Amino acid sequence: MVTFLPSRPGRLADVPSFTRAIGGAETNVACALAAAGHRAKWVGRVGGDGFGDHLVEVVGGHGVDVSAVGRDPHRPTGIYFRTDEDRATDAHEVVYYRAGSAASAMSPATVPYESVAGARILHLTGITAALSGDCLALLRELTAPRPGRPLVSFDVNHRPALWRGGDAPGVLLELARRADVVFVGADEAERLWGLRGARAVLDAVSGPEVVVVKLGGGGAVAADRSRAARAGLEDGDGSATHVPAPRVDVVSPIGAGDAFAAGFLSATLRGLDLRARLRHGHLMAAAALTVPGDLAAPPRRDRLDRLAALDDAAWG
Ligand code: KDG
Repeated sequence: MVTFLPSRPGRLADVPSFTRAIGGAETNVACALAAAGHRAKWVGRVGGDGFGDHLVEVVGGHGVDVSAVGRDPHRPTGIYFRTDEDRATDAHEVVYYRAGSAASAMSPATVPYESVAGARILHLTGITAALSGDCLALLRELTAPRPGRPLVSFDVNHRPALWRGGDAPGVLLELARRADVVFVGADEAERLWGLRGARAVLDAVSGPEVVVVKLGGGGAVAADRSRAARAGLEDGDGSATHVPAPRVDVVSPIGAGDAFAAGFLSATLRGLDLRARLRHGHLMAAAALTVPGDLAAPPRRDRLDRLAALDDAAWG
């Protein structure tokens, strides 16, 4: 999507002007992975309008393969506006203009499985599931078990404004259970499924190999079932790894979850262990937290590796 960033905090009604930027959870992850030195491809759909041109140009400019992005001359590119929290009023608004957008018309017919086959990781989010019945059918198709399927990464990304009248808890749990790696915020898990605490989430979302529960400033907890099974730890707390988040001066939290997923997946592609994957997630998220837009240039890989290797006392 194209996103519009406000010129100052406050209510949408009071913000005088906005600056165009790009957003969208999946594109954020793709751009961050490309910046981290991986080959990344975005399989999306934009309108035949100038916003679509802009998105393809900017995402491609980040080094992401955009050859599979579809153009729909009959539908607009999705856009959204958001406001920044006004400390006095606590106001924070997000307004989407994406009903009937090009992306909402994605379906198993417009995105054949072949366009993702061959990838090592396929990253999907619950936002796409909320856009339309066709989009949900597409996610079901892409997450269906089949030989040689890429590792499916699923970020729950519950956006209440997109789910009015829809069964967000049921659909998002179903998709999470079909994935191999799941990211969910502790706050989302409580709002959606009434689950409190990382342990309860890990038990309820029972399908995936790896479940990551994000605790905001409290860090993140992950469980790797294969490792737990090998160690005979399925039922014990010993199977979960907690890594605290580094302290940063937050400018905007938008995009930090995507950066976290990109850092975690980058470390997964490099075969690093669970603790290192969580640390790489936090380090990429820290970069995104300190800029106003969705995307930040991640630190160089050698710097990331040095920081991720700090001992626990220095990391804390
Ligand atoms: O994670 C950041 C995204 O929320 C933002 O870019 C917009 O994808 C978006 C959405 O639908 O909320």
